[in-house]
Amino acid sequence: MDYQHVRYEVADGVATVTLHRPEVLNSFTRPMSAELQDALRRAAEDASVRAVLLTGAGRGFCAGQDLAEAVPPDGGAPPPIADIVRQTYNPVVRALRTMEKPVIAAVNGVAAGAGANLALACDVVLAADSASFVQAFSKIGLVPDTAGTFFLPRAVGLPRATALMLLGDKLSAADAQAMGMIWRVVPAASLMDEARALAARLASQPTRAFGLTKRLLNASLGNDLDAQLELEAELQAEAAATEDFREGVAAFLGKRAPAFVGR
Ligand code: T3D
Repeated sequence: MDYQHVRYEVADGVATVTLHRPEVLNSFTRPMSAELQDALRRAAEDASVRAVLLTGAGRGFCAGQDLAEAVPPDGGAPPPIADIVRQTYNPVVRALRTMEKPVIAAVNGVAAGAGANLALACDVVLAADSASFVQAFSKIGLVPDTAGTFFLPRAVGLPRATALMLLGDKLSAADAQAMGMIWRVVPAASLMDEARALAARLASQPTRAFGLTKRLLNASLGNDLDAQLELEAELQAEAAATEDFREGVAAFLGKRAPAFVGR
């Protein structure tokens, strides 16, 4: 698939996916989502890719649904919104959560509506100090989607998630970090260097164990303790069968740095 609305580059084990509709703050259209879904599929299937970096072009990360697509300005019939949500957002969230590799969001500017929740579905979120997060849905009479009602209360607690979603106020990156919504805020000028360094670091680590860790964390959101303990036992057996486990132990005992291969 040729991409017009995203950029996809692979270098040194890291796939960088850049949302690329900067004139409208990378807001989502169905074609952009289709390209993003394809890019995430490529990254998942490419064994040479061991970490994914998601960011936005220009001054925004992603402003959520392109409202001109949702409500055509020419008065034409809008597409059914449930279909937009099912086809544009839900598959992206599933792709991010089932990707058995770390996904880093580098939030370079405003992340609004589905764009804010897209970031929250990633594994590690770095944000520029100039970035902000807005649960913009209530401002236009919609409910939060893109799994925001799933991840945000779990990240910051129900009271804060409720207030953020009802008020729709812009949250600074610093406040988002203080609330535990994101991993770290960094100076805007160094965001991409820091994000690339983090992605490179994660790409050099035991990828299979990371994938299994994601599977465990996903399951923990719905499992009871007994089910989770059993799943840990099962997936630990899978991790222990990897080359990287043998290498990690050999390196420790040999008092040297491990050279993980991601298998
Ligand atoms: O189908 C469905 O609707 C269901 C799915 C829903 C999922 C959702 O995401 S609903 C929420 C949709 N998003 C929003 O409501 C956010 C709308 N945007 C804003 O509130 C503001 O743009 C921001 C707070 C994000 C940023 O404000 P600011 O002042 O930094 O930038 P701006 O001037 O408003 O925007 C710059 C340009 O991007 C501007 O175009 P122009 O005037 O330069 O030609 C603006 O119209 C455009 N833009 C920004 N957001 C969107 C957009 N165009 C289309 N859709 C957008 N979401």
